[in-house]
Amino acid sequence: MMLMKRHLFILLSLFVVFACSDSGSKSVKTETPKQDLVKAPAMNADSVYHYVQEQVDFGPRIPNTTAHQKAADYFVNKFKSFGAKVVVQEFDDETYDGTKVKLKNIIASYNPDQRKRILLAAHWDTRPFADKDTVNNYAQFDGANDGGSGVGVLLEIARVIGTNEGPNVGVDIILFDGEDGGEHREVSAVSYRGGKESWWCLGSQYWSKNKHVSNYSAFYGILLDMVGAKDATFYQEIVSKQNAQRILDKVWSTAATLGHGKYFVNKPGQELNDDHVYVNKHARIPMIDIIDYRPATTFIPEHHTQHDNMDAVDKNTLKVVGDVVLSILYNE
Ligand code: AHN
Ligand code: ZN
Repeated sequence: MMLMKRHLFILLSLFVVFACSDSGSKSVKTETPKQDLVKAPAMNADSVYHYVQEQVDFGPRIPNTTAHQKAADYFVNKFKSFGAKVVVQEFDDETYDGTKVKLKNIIASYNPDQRKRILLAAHWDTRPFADKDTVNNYAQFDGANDGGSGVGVLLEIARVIGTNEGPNVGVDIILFDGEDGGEHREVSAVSYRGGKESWWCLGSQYWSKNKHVSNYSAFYGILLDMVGAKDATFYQEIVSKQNAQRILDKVWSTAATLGHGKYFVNKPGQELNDDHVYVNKHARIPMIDIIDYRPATTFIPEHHTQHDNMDAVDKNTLKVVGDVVLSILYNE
């Protein structure tokens, strides 16, 4: 009798267990393997959008202009107010048409004594002409997405790190200057001078060969470029794949776990000449480029046109990108 009861009990228990696990599996979506992530403090969508607006309000941040100078001061003050140690790397350079430019890379550091460091970057300058604009291809433009969005996300990340308990890793944020001054599309190739490999990416070419701290290195780097469009799609850029597939995997799977797989498309994109190329090649830090890539047109429709203004920026996309990067930092 006792034995019977026990068997019945085990049978009933098994039934309960199976019944529960069955109903459980039905209510949980299992398309993406879930990683266990430490919860990171969150981006504020209005705050990050505001940081893009403030840049645009200075006017186009074209080297040798007052807007460029004012924006540089603004970034330094902002980072300092968020508790970062700030270094400004000033240097003289030259663009494809022989214009002498005074450029500034702005570097903000958290946890400077930590050996394990993550490098985040974006370019802060604005292209001096909208050479893909169909109305006036020498017009100036706001650069809200191209330049403004990446910097806005990095300022908000600095605010979050500086006003919460920071991550365990050290974080360096570099705003590269002179990324977007490459030759006008109607100008034929001009041979490079002064040891340059491209008329694009002047700030990253300089920094990668003249780091702000001698023997500086980082575990890896993440570059943000054009991360503000409403329907942004981030494909895995080819130079990033060649140098840092491991980092791409980490970032894209974190994005999927956080529910942002619609933005972070798990497919290869195109090879792009951007600041990460020089960081990989000369600084020898594996760096990925999170950049909005469109298979049909390469870049967003507003790219290098007068339409790259605040209407081309969506605060939710800015927040998505920032939250993914914050999750990466807080899980190191
Ligand atoms: C190319 O046009 C191949 N690279 C430019 C990358 C870029 C321009 N990012 C922002 N503006
Ligand atoms: Zn550009």
